[in-house]
Amino acid sequence: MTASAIPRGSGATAWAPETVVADPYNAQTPSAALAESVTPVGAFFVRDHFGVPQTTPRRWRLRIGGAVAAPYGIGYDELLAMPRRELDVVLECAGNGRSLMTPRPPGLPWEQRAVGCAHFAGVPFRLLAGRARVEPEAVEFVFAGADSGTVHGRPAAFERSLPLAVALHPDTLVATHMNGEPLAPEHGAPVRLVVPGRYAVADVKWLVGALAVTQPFTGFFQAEEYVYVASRGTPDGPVTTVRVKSLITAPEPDSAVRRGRETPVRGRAWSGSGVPVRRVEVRAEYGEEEGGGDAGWHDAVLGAATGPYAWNSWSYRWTPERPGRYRLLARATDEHGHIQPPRAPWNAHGYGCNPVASVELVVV
Ligand SMILES: Nc1nc2c(c(=O)[nH]1)N[C@H]1C(S)=C(S)[C@@H](COP(=O)(O)O)O[C@H]1N2
Ligand SMILES: [Mo]
Repeated sequence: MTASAIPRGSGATAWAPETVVADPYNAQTPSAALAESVTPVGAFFVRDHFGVPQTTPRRWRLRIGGAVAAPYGIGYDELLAMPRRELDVVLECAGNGRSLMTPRPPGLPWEQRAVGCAHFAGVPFRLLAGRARVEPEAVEFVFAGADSGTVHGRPAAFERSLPLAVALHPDTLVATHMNGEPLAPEHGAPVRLVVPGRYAVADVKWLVGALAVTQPFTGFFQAEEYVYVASRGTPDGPVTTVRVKSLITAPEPDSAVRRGRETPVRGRAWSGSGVPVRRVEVRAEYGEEEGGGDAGWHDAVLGAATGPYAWNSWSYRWTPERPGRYRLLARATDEHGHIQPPRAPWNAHGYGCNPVASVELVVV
């Protein structure tokens, strides 16, 4: 299918995410959809811990409370009437790429496609918090979803906190729309949080609570899951900023390309916290050996991103000279000089996996 034939919005009959676990539903973005700069809703990866709760816009309310002078609740229509902001944002699950780690940590066996980029619209949370008048001793906001289940044999909701400065950043959105349409049930309808530049565990779906707290939150999804443990070079603690990463979207793995013919190599690259990608490099290794053949790194051409939190496309024209097996590698560097490491940076839960991208293929 050509890119122009890909439907936008949620009426995407041509797409279905690839199921990783059926219940609760977890699925990754199909490879072909990564060619689009905005991932169609019908193709967008889904990460659910407890399943989709029953919520409707009519019954929905967000309660803002805790260490605030004026706690209150807001309904959907009132939210829609507030000043809005629109941003293209890459969402990436912190566990994306986990299946590349050895030994493979426990958790969903994501390949590298628990990622997508969507156009979100919503109200900056700071406007809502402003009305509640946050007390000076507040240090974080705890955001709660309407979904719940069992954790360690006890009932638990999905809750995750953000430091005040991140929660009150003008780009942290209480989002109602994704790609121009009201949020789909699996993506948090009617209202979710979107925190650009952070791993998507921060983007609490089916958002119903925002509680200012005076001590750092230590709930299950804050202090037990979605934390780096036993990682090299990174202090243990909650996953935060999305690490610089690239994907190769063409050619496909194990495809055959012709010797002497120009072959387009394409992909996507992104980094966290609104830090732009500065550079993507490509390298072609020949044969079984690592570093075989003309193994230099060559600059790819970077396409423009549609905003500070969107991803870039990139492309490189490769003309293979010899028949045989090749490994194409790609690595991105961001404006802060962060670069993808050669190997998956191991940690006990398998988060932040951003090694150099690679695709093996054969030249005939
Ligand atoms: N309420 C709630 N919010 C949630 C989750 C969840 O299970 N419940 N999963 C989180 C995780 S880990 C990720 S990666 C993103 C996935 O967002 P998506 O399903 O819209 O792609 O939602 C986050 N928000
Ligand atoms: Mo996630």
